[in-house]
Amino acid sequence: MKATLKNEIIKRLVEADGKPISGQQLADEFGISRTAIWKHMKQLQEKGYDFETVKKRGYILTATPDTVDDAKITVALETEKFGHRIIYEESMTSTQTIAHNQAQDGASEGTIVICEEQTAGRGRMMREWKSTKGKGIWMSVIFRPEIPPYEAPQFTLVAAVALTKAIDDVTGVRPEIKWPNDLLIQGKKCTGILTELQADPDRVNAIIMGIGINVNHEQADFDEEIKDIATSLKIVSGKHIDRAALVARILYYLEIYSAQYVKEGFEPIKSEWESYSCTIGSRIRATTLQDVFIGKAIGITKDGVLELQLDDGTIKGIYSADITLEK
Ligand code: BT5
Repeated sequence: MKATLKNEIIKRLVEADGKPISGQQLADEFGISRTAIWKHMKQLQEKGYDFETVKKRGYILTATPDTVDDAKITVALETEKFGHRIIYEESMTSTQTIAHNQAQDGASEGTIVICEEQTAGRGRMMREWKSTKGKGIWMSVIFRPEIPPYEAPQFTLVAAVALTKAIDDVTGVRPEIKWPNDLLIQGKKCTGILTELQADPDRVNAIIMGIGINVNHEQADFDEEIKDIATSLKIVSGKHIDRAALVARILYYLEIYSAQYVKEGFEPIKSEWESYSCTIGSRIRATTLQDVFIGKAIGITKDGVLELQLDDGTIKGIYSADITLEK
């Protein structure tokens, strides 16, 4: 079945808001036979959608599956272009790998790759990212910003603001941003961001942004290695979250903030970033590829560089590091 047609049928039934729509009406609208509509409905049922059939009057949507499939996201979308192309499979190695291939093949800005489970999810520097089936948001978003490659790390900060706002809107819980790429709740990681590039020396061709969010995990869903450092939105909010609705809200803010960033730079977003940050004002240890620096995080520059005041009073700009809080 063509994914877009399936999405359109679901969208139509959601918009009908409980009123039945007949098979004939759907067939006329989509230009296919009633038998073809019936086949689509059967296939949708196999995917976890359910319908009541009201005699002679048609179908009413009565249940949707707990998935992040393209139909569920499409119904919730409020964007101009982000999420209008969705590549969805139940299981993928890593959404990043697939999104890189798509970007190379010319996928447009706002294309997303999303799945229920990753078998080889990854973090920065090829660390493992645990992606429990059906519990989280494991997604990559393709951007095509007209920026020089050295500005790309700022995209991580912009995304962190967008994600914080989306999570707050949908769950009522507001995470804190740990520079550069983590969102924490009560000191535990609920979200990681992975910003990767396809670039020429002076020009970005694509940013492939990986977003991993622990959404409906129970404590027991976390493996031994991360059970003490990870949390989920369900654990902290006490509520089961509609992941597709959260994806749609994330795309809404990513579209707005990335456009603002490309037009005006990071500076107008900086104060919002700072208000969500748990890094600024703390004494931290920053481990870069070459060195370890300890000091007080006093701010970020208008370019998103972390400023660390070392114990001898000098100020060190940190471009990329892993940070931990120091006592
Ligand atoms: C990150 O790396 O935090 C970026 C994670 C990006 C994941 C997304 S999912 C969709 C897309 N496709 C991918 O393959 N990746 C992206 P980093 O800062 O390096 O943190 C990695 C560390 O976080 C690991 O070494 C673990 O300690 C910890 N970790 C692993 N899985 C976790 C989880 N589910 N929740 C919390 N922490 C986790």
